[in-house]
Amino acid sequence: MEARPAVDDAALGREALSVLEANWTGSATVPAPGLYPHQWSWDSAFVVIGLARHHPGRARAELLSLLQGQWSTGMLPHIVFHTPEAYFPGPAVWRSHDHEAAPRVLTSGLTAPPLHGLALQWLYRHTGDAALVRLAFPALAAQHAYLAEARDLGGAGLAAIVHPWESGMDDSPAWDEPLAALPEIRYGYRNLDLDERHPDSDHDRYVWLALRYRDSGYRPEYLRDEHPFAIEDPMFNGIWLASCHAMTELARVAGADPAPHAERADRIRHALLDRLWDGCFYARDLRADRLIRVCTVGAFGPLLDPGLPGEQLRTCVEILESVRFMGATGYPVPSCEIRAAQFDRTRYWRGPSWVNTNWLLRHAAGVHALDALGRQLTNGTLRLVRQAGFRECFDPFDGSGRGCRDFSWSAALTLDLLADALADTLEG
Ligand code: 9WN
Repeated sequence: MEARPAVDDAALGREALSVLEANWTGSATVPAPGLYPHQWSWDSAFVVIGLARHHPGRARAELLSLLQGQWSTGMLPHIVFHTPEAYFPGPAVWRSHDHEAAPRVLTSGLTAPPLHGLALQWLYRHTGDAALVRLAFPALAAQHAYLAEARDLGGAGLAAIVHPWESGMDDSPAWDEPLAALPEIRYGYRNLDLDERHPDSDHDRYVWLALRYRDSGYRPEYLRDEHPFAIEDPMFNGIWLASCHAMTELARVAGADPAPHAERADRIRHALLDRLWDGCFYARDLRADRLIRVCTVGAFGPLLDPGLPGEQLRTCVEILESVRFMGATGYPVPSCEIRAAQFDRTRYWRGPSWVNTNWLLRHAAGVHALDALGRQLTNGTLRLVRQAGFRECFDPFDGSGRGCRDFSWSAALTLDLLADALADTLEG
């Protein structure tokens, strides 16, 4: 583990704010300088959440700048390119400017976990900024309508991801089978030193999938009838469900009808239970028409739902706390169950612990009043960043940092967790 002085809460909070200040470009927060020099969709939502109580003006600007990238179809892209900084795959690959539904700012053609409803609700709770809710609500309602109309490829109410990048958990072992079913591709494109990430063959398949979708003109009919990668993921849909609940609450502030959002939440819950539950939530491969039976941190996405039935709630928490996940590692929460053959503590989304998924599970614990679990997640995550810094991810056994440094969501969510830990101390 790298040596790092233990810092007190106030100093840690100041460090987190200074990372976010350094990663602010003037129009958006980049996930990390150099490696990710643009605005990523769910990263931005986490930044909004982290800044909500400390720097609400910046949080507001972050959300609004992301929304500039929204397509007229409602699709909120996974990357918005506000600057000409080099990145692969960049605007020349996505060619959003050739598409009539795309905005003026350049973007990718894929989407990302729809956390933004929850982020707006978070910001509203901490600021009472009703004007912002009135401004952003229609855009987020359009995002949800896009998912319901263009991405319900299984026809049961869940949104399908059509690329591993859309999950935000790119290298999850859950995508191994569907990726292996694709043709062998050899482009040899390299962007980064990807040693601890994707094998070349996977990266080439990522690019191939993106190009196929682009060359279809980003058509929903192509996704429905031809695209070879279509997965119903429990984390993506658990996040969507949480945002539907948030939209139900925010509708009242925005002067909109809450009913469609509440109905959508119910539909997603039923579909999660009907289609993805088999003693654990698994992703469903729509092309092979089967569950992908590897239990990853994505399995816990449905815990974000306050309406999750007792049986599933108890079983998920049991698995999470067992030696398959947190019960065996010193730190929360490995991204894949440790007994799986695919588990690898060093490889991106295949074992390491991430601050964002820890935060989501911490939030879920709060939703279900699981106070001890919540404290464990908060304290374990704070221990990671205190010891190793705001790294991209962490070894779940010894807590050492992996991936890039000064990573925005690690800093932003630390701010939120610190406030949480302080509230616990005051109550306790
Ligand atoms: C591809 C920016 C993004 C995160 C994802 C993470 C990683 C990119 C990559 O970085 O994805 O979009 O190069 O692997 O997996 O969750 O949004 O931080």
